[in-house]
Amino acid sequence: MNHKSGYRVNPARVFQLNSGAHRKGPVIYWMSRDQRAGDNWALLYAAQLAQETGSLPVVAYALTEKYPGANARHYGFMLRGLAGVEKKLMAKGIPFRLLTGNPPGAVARLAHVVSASAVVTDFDPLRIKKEWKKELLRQISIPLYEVDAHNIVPCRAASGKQEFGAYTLRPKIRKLLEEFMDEFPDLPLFGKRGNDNPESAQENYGPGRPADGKEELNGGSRLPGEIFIPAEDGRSMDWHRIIPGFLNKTDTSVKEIETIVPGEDAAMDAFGSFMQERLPAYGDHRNDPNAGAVSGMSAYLHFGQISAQRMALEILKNFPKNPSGDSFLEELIVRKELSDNLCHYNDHYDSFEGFPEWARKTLDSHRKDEREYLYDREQFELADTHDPLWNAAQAEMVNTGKMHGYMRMYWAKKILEWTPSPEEALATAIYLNDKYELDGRDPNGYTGCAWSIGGMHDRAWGERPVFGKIRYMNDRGARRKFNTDLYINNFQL
Ligand code: FAD
Ligand code: FO1
Repeated sequence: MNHKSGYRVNPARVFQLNSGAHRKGPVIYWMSRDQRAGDNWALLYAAQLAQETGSLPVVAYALTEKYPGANARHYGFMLRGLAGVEKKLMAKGIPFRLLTGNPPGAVARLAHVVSASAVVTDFDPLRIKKEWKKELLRQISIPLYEVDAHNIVPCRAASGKQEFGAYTLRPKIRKLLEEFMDEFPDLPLFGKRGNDNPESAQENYGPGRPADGKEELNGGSRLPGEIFIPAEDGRSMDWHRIIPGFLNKTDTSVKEIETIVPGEDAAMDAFGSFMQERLPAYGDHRNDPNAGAVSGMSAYLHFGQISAQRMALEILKNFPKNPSGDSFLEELIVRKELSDNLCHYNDHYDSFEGFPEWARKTLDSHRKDEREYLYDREQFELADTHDPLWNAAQAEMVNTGKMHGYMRMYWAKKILEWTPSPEEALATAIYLNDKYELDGRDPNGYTGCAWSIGGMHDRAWGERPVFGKIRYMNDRGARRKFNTDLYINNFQL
């Protein structure tokens, strides 16, 4: 190993999930939510631990074809991004392992095979990820550290409870922002020459290499239940074969999106273009779906191909005290981190039971109201409603993988209006959102649906049929804000 780089990840970002004792050996970073080599506090922490014990970090991604709601559109974007991650890690002399099978089982197995000293993983408030971590804890006795590499102010540090809304979380975040908005150190180089040395990844197993010389990781033999897809002798994996092979096992009826280029480098390029060309219009025009004033960064953020903290640092550097910059930071930090707060502290973030009490009460008292239109899930999916504006929004999402933020609110509220019950409305909105949005399956999505249908983080408004006191939206309001005919013309299924 090269040099000690001397950085120290803020311990308030780190949460140890068990009481396992640290020993010598490779440190596994179980990458999941934060799929990038740069600006990643979880990876930096794994590298820091490895340096402290004179060992190596090993990055593992546990790929499951059963991720809820995911299909070829999402896996294609994710895997193409991961191919770039492997390349960047190789340049740092850090091995990358793609594991398949049941994720916690596969990670436990890897930990055993390389005699790992610890596992570091990234923070994620979603239920499935919490379950995976619990399952891993049952299978390992080494320490498992969770590092919040997604939020600027770590979710647990920002607040210890579910917040009522942006107005209660905002001051808590502001107080801590300076402490956590630090510059990222460079990821240290492991091995003498990084990827100049084709053998480096293998050599570097050094201390962690199992005494019995098991070759699963580099030799590619199959293990019962889990298959390791190995990099051979320090060379890159054959992604051209792996990606189509994997995609064929998924639902390919939802097509990949070619207009959003996946990966860390593409994410930084996209963000650079946004700052140069569109950020100045963000403050005034972000609610106009025709204006092209929004960043389009949500898919990159969802898959962790870019760090929100890097984006915020760039905005502060390039647009200090700028109203558009401030308005963008409000969405990127307060709104986004509020979503993590909800999902982390409310187990029912994706169901009617999770709505605030006043919202459940008002929706309950309007259950029997007559609905002027009623559609089932298939009619919604086929954009087959009486409302051309709604149909255009659905078409935008299906065709482009991304519906504009203003239309997402309108779209979800109309599903509530035209569905027999709020439970069914929420389930339909989540189903469609997760199936077609590239950024779906995200805390922001569950929170956005709960805001639109269940008054989450909102207040009570004037009472009306079906909605009760939940905020209402209609096409007249949309027409006042932007040219709805132009939008309707742009998107059709
Ligand atoms: P920009 O306006 O450029 O904002 C920059 C970033 O700030 C976004 O990428 C996002 O990370 C964050 N952000 C912006 N608006 C919000 C918001 N209202 N809440 C939380 N964070 C926000 N967002 C998702 O990432 N995934 C989803 O699945 C998702 N589903 C939604 C469903 C509904 C019904 C609603 C009302 C909102 C949903 N949102 C979702 C939130 C928001 O609409 C999107 O984040 C935004 O439209 C993404 O486009 P952008 O990157 O161009 O946003
Ligand atoms: N996380 C994983 O660790 N393994 C996966 O195979 C995986 C698939 C996947 C597919 C679509 C998608 O939107 C997310 C997926 N994730 C996967 C999780 C993702 O990294 C995020 O952590 C959460 O969806 C958002 O917090």
